[in-house]
Amino acid sequence: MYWISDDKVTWSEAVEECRNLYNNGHLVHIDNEEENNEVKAIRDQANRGYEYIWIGIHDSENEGVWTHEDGSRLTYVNWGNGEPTGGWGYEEDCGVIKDGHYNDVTCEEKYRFCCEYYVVIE
Ligand SMILES: [Ca+2]
Ligand SMILES: [Ca+2]
Repeated sequence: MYWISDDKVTWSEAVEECRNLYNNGHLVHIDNEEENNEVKAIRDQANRGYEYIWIGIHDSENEGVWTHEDGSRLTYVNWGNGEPTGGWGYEEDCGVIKDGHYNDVTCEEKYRFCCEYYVVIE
């Protein structure tokens, strides 16, 4: 399941909030094209088509090596044209998504964010 916040926070705050919100919740991991489309759809549904939304990828530990926020490997990426740009004299180490395409931006910027969580059916 996915959930998009109303409040705008930094990337680290988004990581933290997703962990606190739901059991096993985390800033969204987009693992394939299908999931990319789902996240795009719920973002569009929320009428936030022109806004960036934080997703769970970063390269703050090793410039140019993108991982999920928990350090796990990416299995899928969909960078926008010319992205990622960060790494030449300035820091753009955190990932956002818009229109299904990623951009790397400064982690201290504030955006809404998408959490992914799991529902246990008993
Ligand atoms: Ca970077
Ligand atoms: Ca960028």
